[in-house]
Amino acid sequence: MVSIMVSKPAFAEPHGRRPQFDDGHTPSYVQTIASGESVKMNNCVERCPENPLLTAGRIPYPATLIFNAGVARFQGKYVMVFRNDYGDRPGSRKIVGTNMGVAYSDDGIAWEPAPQPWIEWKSEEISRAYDPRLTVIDGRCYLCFAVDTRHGIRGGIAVTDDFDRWEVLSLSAPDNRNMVLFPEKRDGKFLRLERPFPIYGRGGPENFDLWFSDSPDCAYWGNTQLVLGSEQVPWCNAKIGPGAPPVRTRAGWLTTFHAVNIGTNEELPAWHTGWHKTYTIGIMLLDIERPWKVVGISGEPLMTPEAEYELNGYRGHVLFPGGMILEPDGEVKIYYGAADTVECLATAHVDELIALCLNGNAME
Ligand code: BMA
Repeated sequence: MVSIMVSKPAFAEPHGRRPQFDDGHTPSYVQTIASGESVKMNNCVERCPENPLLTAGRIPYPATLIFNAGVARFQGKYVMVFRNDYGDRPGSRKIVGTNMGVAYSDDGIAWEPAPQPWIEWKSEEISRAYDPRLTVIDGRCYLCFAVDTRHGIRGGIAVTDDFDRWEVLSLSAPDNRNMVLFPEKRDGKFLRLERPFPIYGRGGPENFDLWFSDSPDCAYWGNTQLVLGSEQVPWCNAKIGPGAPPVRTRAGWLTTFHAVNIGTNEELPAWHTGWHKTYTIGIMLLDIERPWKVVGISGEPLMTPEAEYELNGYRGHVLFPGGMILEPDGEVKIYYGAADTVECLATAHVDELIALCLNGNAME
């Protein structure tokens, strides 16, 4: 595979940010990026030739943007819950609502959408639920999603056994979203990653970070700990957030995150004006016993928008990871929304992803 060279000016200056870790250690990648040399992208990730895997044209009900899906293996199949922003008629660019739909697959590549949308949550208080992530724990499928309300954005957690009935277990205080659950409990507690929006006291308009908390029952959450500050990700100058639910590996919990860089100059392609944000995918390893501790992190984005379906769409230059599956042969399937328009898949070998996270970037 050809390695991709991305020159530094592709991203805005990281605002003089320097990663600061507890032990004062400066990872080697910081020097590379700060030196202004071109940054060599990793080349261990391969985009699926069938991309985009799921698009609005495949959906048997009104659909315009199919993206930001959660994916899990459940009851012998792959199951996907995707976000659907739909228009006033099929394919229309005038978005009038959001729901979440389900699709099934035998191989994780060819998907069959269910005939009807699954969840559309609307009330006087709630305008929509979206950006689902799926985690199977003890044989039940948990669903995390963002909930837009009149009083702020809340992180919701629900559980289902059949992708028909669903029971809400908790809704966070606003503003919070991008929650993901770990696939195992620790000391009897559910574990989650999340991304609150601290607009006061954090500095900067969108310096949002990635946090951890745990819960005995999936309703009451505590033991809140900072996992990764956005300033520790040198290729972005704004917010980060959890991607797909972590998977257990021999080296730690492997997990993706999204990282946002706000450009100051040219507008990026979009269906609306004023779009300046690039969303890349990062990858890191968290300690198995203390999942709020970063064991290693790739010094470069795992993926940046490059393919046509990632560069152009409702919001171009957006990669938004929401599903990760570790196959028995070591292949890791990474599902991501592209350009807020379609759902895609990339694959890599788990050993290469672990090496990317650990090479020179151990944090302890
Ligand atoms: C984020 C979320 C995502 C979306 C992304 C890019 O803030 O709203 O759903 O994919 O912006 O538009």
